[in-house]
Amino acid sequence: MAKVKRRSKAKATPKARKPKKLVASARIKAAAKKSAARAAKGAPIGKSAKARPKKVDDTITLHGVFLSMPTAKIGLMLSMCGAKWNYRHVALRDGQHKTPEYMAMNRFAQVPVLQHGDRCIAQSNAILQYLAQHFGRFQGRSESDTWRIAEWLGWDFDRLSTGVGMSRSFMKFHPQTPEDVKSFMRVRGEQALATLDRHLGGSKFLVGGAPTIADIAVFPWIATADEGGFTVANYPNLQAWAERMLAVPGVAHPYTILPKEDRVAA
Ligand SMILES: N[C@@H](CCC(=O)N[C@@H](CS)C(=O)NCC(=O)O)C(=O)O
Repeated sequence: MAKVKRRSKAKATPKARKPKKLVASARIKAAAKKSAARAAKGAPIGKSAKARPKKVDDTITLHGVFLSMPTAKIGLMLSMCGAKWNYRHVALRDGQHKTPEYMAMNRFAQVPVLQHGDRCIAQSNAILQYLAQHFGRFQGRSESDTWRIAEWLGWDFDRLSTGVGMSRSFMKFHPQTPEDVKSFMRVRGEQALATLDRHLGGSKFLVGGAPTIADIAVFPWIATADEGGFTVANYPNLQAWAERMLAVPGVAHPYTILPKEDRVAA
């Protein structure tokens, strides 16, 4: 086989490049001058005042009452997280929690409320979830833990706070005859309906313009409130919301949505 002679490529002799003269542009020169002037004043070189990262307000303030166990839960969490936090006493007796300033932080007119920078979170168990996420602490170790925790938080609001917490509240702070207790609960119910009505005056659904699980959680109570002696029609925004809910596909009165006997659908 004939040897194929490789044509050797003539090596291009690189032209000796003239080193480019680094001419500083007028802009660079001006910036360097400014930077030098700032450095002379003690400012860090290369960082204009504008480029400095904006300081985020990370201040945590707990608004509450020391006798309130929902407030205590948050104090406990902050303490266990080793957080730095401010505390503001809310004068419930003077109705401070019902003032527009306070209600702008907590629409439910209750303690506690957690202020973190310009964000406000109410409802102790929601605050715990918020802080757990913020500090990355006490959240459990797996997704299944997350749901177990959610179960306990729900159960706490349902049974522990109403059973043990309310009993403490009746014994320690309120009159205790059965009639007193009944009327206490009724006032609470009316207040809850009024809270919903006020909120729904400015919002189509509880959170934003579309139904969420917040609406799903609330709807069955409202749909059956008449059986507890409450008149939803007295709360026009709530009434309008209930009608809006009924127009959402899949929504129906609790008694018609739940079968009365076993059903196997799949
Ligand atoms: N579910 C709420 C309960 C909060 C609550 O009941 N706070 C009471 C003090 S312990 C309160 O603010 N009471 C005044 C009122 O309801 O007018 C939470 O856990 O944050």
